[in-house]
Amino acid sequence: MLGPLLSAVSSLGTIDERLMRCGVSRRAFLQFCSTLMVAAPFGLAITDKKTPEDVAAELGKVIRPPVIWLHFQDCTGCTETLLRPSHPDLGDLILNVISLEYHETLMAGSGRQAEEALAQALDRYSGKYVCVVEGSIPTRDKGVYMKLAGRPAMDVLAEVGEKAAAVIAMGSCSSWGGIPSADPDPTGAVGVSDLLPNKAIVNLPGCPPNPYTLLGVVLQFAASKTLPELDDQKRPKFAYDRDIHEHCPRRAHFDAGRFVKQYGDAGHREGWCLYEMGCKGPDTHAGCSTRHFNEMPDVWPIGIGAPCIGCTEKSIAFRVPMFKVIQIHTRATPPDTYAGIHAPTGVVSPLATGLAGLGAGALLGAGYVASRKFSNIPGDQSVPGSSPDGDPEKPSEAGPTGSK
Ligand code: FSX
Ligand code: SF4
Ligand code: F3S
Repeated sequence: MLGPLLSAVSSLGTIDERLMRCGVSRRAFLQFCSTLMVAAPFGLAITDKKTPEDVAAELGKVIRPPVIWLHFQDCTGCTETLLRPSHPDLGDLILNVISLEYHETLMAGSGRQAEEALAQALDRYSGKYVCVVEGSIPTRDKGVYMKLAGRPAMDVLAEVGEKAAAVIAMGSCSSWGGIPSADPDPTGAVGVSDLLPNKAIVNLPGCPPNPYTLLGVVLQFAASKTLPELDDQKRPKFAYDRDIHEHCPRRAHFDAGRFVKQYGDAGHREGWCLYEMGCKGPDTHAGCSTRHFNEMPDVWPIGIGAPCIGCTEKSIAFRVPMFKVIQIHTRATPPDTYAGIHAPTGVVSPLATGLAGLGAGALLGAGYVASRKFSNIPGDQSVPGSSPDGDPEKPSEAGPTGSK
């Protein structure tokens, strides 16, 4: 039995063979390898190399892993993040380094054709494929709130998950319920590990998570049949071992007591700390502050001027209101020496400021000068970090509550 199964996987060919056949440029592959190295600088054997060329040499020999991707209650943001790199070449490449056998959003077939494709993939790669799950699974009322080909999502997961070599929960929804599980949780939404308690599962929470974290885990598994070291919530340590606040570029402002009070205010325009806008960075484990999205510098929530909502934390995202100021549980004491602050560091983003942002860009220069003038007005509470008695040097009293 094992022989035919092995040959089914082997027939997918190596990554090098596939890229050559599809005409993917070496340059794109090297770029992919360097991005992977940045996303997983340690903790993964495949990226533990000196140069992108070394990573490419190792990865090129790997047989393309068959992947079956299931969609349950989700927004498809996790798929989107995988398909939206900043270079079109990369998107193409990603779909070539893995062998995506079933993916409802991307496949051309539908209805019976899609059902047959799933059955064939399950049969052909049984025990050998990686199952990626996107979205939460409704369990209330025997799972009637979501059916696929007439079967409750729970049953589909039980079958596809059980036959997989490894299961990866992509996104917060499949990791522990995510948005659909927010109060009042009408469908009884749960994550994969609630339904497959005996399976090797890797949780990649995030809404969405960084796609290179997924690719790193899948390729590591394809190369060595090993999974990376996980934390107590089944998250790979290489991607979730630090909190956002530790490496946040706005951290010096936090330490100095300079807080944004309102979107578009002077502090916001200068890239000050978003803690008082509800930033959950001090309690959130993820690599976003150093590993940005879409291979673009500063493309991550805080980078565009929005607070972190703690999307990788089960107890925060979709549980604690987005703009609620949290108690700080981590060690967030000011350091002995402050890192340099390069003002203005923030970019006024329409994403963060809404319509006001459209006009704020044009007013940026004027606003910067105005904020300097405002800061000399005694008792002016509109100035970020200002004290009631108007001393601009004295940090706001509404600073981090509970910091140690
Ligand atoms: Fe949820 Fe994903 Fe957020 Fe959306 O897995 S993690 S809602 S980005 O698409 O499902
Ligand atoms: Fe950055 Fe948020 Fe920490 Fe402020 S509170 S330094 S914005 S992570
Ligand atoms: Fe999520 Fe916060 Fe990163 S909201 S994407 S963990 S900055």
